[in-house]
This record gives sequence, structure tokens and C-alpha cells, in this order.
Amino acid sequence: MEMTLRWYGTGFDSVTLQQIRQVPGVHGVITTLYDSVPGDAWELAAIQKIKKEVQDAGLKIAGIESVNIHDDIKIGGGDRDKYIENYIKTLERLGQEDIHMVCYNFMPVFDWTRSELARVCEDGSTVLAYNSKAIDGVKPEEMFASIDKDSNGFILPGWEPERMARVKELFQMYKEVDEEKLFNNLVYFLKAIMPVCDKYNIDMAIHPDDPAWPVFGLPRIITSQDKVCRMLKAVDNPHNGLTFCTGSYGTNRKNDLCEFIKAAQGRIHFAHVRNLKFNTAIDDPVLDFQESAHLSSTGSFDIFKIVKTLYETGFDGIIRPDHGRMIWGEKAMPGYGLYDRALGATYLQGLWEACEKTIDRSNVKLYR
Ligand SMILES: [Mn+2]
Repeated sequence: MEMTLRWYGTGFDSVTLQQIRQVPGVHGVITTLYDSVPGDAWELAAIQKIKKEVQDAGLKIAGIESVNIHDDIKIGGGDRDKYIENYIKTLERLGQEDIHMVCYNFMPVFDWTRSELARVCEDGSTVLAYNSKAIDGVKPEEMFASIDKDSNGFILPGWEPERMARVKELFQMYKEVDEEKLFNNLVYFLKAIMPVCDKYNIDMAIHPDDPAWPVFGLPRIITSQDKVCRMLKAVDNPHNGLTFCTGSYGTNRKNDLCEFIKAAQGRIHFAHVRNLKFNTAIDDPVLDFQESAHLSSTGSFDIFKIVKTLYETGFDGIIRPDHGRMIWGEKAMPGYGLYDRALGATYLQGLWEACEKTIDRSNVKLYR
């Protein structure tokens, strides 16, 4: 298991590599070229530059989150082959620089969606939260303003202002794209990139849709065990794999996270482990949840059982704590402060150590 922290790069992240270097057990970061434009091929020199910066700080790049996918690929537009060629070039260059895991998502228009980015908890910390009544009352074109006002001045991943200025146009572009079309476009993309993944041993790790159901009438296809298993089967190559994000799949309480981990055995290349706290009953028409600290006792998930299931099914890959609370007066990108994620990283490593010392997995085939 390789414990990592996400890092957005100098100039974009309030957390420094030097701080990450001091989190016990963390030797790698998950990063990206944050100012890259979806659809453009990443320059080799830019990859080398950030790699050197990370190495000079005594860390390594464990993987990329994300290499974003151009809308034409998701829509199946006329220029998709050109953008897939560029994506392949990026993968080639990452492979040449010894980077072998790429997280991406296939969500139309909006990435993750929340109604609040700084809900105040009893202990004074703040967290990201979701209330279905609040979301259902917002028009898609108002979503950006609602997210942006709580962003602490940071540009949030997936909520770039240039992109959000085009929300109406984007909705128009996706008008004809239903679930089945989106699925077929994902399969088309994956089939096209598998040869370069095979050549450079690059694991593609699709991030689930967050929340795990359709929003604003837009299709969402990476939401449940059944849909994901269909996708894994449609391109049955071990390099076509998953980012198993408990906080995203877990938004849908019909998902049994541990059964899902077992069903995806061998194909989880990256794990995001975090907890959520549901504030409404499962049959309540209003859904309200908030992110919590990583500990099982602070939220609705059994984080020990999740880590144990990953361990028992042979997962030995890259893992990171996910969103943290904002604590101790820190000012950072919502979800991405240093302190609570560092606490999450040590907690998860504690659970992992307990598994290592009490569970025999000598008969299990390990995978990354
Ligand atoms: Mn995640």
C-alpha cells in the first residue's frame, strides 16, 4: 500500500510539499498540471518540471489526478479522435517519466456537486455538505456562483470559471447524450487508449460520479457496482480500472461499499477513503449529508471494514485520504486543507497496520 496526499501544485495549493513530506508514512503525492486545458497534450517539459520539483522535496509523483477529458470525447463529437490522440500523447509522456497511474472522470458538465462548502459542525470545524432541497432549488447556471462564493478564493477542480461561463452552452452540447451514449463514448475512449496503457503499464482509474446519481438531468454512469462492472467487462483489460472513492459511491446508500470492493477485485488502482455522515433517514425524501473526519465514529461508514476488505482482497496500490474538514483555523481550498487530511492519512495507516499484523493474506494474489 502506498499512502499519498493530493497536491495541486505550487501557486494553486496552500499546502507545500515540505509540509506533506512531514506527514508520517507519506512519500508520494497525487498531482496534475492544474493549468492544463482539457484536450491539449501535456508538454514533456512541463511533466519533467513538476516531477523534479516533487523529487527535490523528497517525494515522488505516485500518480496523476486528473488528466481531464475533453467534452468532445464524452459527447462523441466530430473532433473526438483528435482529442484522444492528444490524450494518448499525454499518457506516453507520463509513461516515459515513470508515472503509471492516471485518475480521471467521465462526468458531463459538472464534476462533484455540493450545496455548501463550509457547513459549521458542532466542534467549530467546517465541512462540505449536500442537501437535496438546496440543490433541487438551484438552476444549473447558478451552481457555479453558489460554489464559487465559498471557495476561499481558490479555483476548485472541475469548477474552473472559464468552463462555468459556458454552462448553458455545455448543457446544449449534452442534450442528445443519454446514459447509453455516454457509456458507449467511454468504451470507445478506453479501447483507443488501452494499447498505450499496455505499452507503458499505465493504470487508468476512473473516479466515480459525485454524487452517485444523475444531477440536473445530466446522465451519470459511474455510480453503482452493476454499472461499473459492466464498464470493466466492456473493456476487459486490467489497465481499465477504478478509483474507489468511498465518499462518492457512498453518497448512494444503495451501494454496499464492501461488496463493491470484492466485485472489483484486481481492478481498483487507487483508493480514496473518507467518511460521510447522513443526517436524514434512508426513506426521507430530503437527503442531507456532510463530510466528516475520517474516523468511523464520526460518520456513517465503517472505515475499518472498508480498509479490511481492501486488504483482504489483495489491494496493494495507491491510497489517499480524501476531503478533510477545515480545522485549527486553516485557510485552504475547501476539502483540501493539510491538517485533517494528515490526521486521515495516519488513521488509515493505523487501520492498515492492524490488518497487516492480524490478517494472513499469504494466499491472496496482491494487486496494485
Ligand atoms: Mn474522491
